Amino acid sequence: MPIHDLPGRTRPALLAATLAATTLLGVGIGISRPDAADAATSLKTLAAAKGRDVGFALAVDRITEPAYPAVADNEFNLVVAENAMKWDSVEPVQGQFRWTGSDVVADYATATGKKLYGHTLLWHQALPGWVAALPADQLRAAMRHHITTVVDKYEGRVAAWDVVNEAFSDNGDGSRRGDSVFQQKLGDGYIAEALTTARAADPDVDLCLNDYSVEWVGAKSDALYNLVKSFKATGVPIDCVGLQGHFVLGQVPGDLQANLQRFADLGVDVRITELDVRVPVPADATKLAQQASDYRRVWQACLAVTRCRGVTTWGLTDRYSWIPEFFAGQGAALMFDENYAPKPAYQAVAEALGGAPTPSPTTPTPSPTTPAPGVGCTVTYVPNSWNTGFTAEVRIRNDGPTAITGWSVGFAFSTGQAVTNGWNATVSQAGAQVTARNAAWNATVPAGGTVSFGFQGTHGGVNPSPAAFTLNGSACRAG
Ligand code: 9MR
Repeated sequence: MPIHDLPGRTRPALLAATLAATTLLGVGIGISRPDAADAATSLKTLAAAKGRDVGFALAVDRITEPAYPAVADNEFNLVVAENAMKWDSVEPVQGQFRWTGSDVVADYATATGKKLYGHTLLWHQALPGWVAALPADQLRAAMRHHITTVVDKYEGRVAAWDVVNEAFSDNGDGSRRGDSVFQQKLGDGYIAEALTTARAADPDVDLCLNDYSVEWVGAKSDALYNLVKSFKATGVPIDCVGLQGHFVLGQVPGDLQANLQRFADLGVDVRITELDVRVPVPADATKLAQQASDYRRVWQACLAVTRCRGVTTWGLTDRYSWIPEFFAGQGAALMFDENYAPKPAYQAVAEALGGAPTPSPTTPTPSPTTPAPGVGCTVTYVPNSWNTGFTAEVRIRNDGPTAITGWSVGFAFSTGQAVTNGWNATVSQAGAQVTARNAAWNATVPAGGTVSFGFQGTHGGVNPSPAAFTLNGSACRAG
């Protein structure tokens, strides 16, 4: 992941996420919804009226949580895979392509009528070890094969591909990234070669370069600008530039619009591809007001540039975002809070788009994984996966005030996993839905007590954990 080495930007660090803890407790930030008397118009309706895309990055393993598609379906008209179309997801083993996760995203786009954005064909991260181990000639062949296969697979469905992601150095000086195996072994020419390969695979798809810390005019964005300019001059196919937009609270660059415009003036489309505005947690009303202003400014900048196609946020809800995991003490970066309630940033974007919409009428609150009052349970799910098989250990804690006699645990798989046998419970499956019922000897779980069961299953190459669990029909916390 990129290190945003800029003044005021915090180096990423792994942490026990404060926000994640908040999420597990099902505690929202306490933002009230916009006035229900406002016109019931979603962001996607407003954006479409202006010819723009309002997008979100979809996390495949979250889509089974009912609130997730309920909000996403209604509010967005573009979807991009947060991870499922990266090299390590689609070609983990050389020549063996695995479309399980990427198809979830593509099929979701089709089913909900959203534009599908492709992210990403080449990146120095999310790259399987076998790629880095190849000598130059084989790396070139593998790169071409990967690009051709993935672009072919989604030809006619993906509107635009991030062909190369983050080609320039983290240090912001505009040099090429030294820690990219493509740069190291193939040299500067690999970007043009990648673009040309993608064009040969699909003559109609838009081909983009995407990067971060290029949102303002500076050495890094100058380097990207000059590269695009040279491609335009020499006939290398390039249609679009993505500026990621992972912003620190209050630091949306003042020259964002001017920077977007100068790229557009080269004859390419531009878009903000990964917007989030991270906030020191806990968030409060003051910080969220600043965040709203930041979101508004980003949209205003895009709307002021004719060739700015739209803005995509890097995630959907603060419940699930890469930020707390990578930036210590930061979170709450998106437009919907942990309970999927729209934040002031949502309202600001709606206003920037010319409306004052209510949120999706189907947006549930509280979230379905928030325990019902008086019912308490915590579920810990630990999978152990191999190629296409796995076992999972599930532990349930009765957090309620009284003993439970007789239990049934429910959850759903998201990528076609199938239970083959269970232990310490009778485990059955109907479609994606799994139900585990107590054995005779472990029916009673005292208040504060735990019970465990397990099962074996199969999967198609990806095995995300279920997003939500119920105990006797009531939602549990994830533990
Ligand atoms: O949000 C993504 C996170 O879940 C992944 O672990 C990580 C590595 O694949 O990538 C994150 O997404 C990155 C995106 O693909 C490129 N720009 C930066 C994003 C945040 O690191």
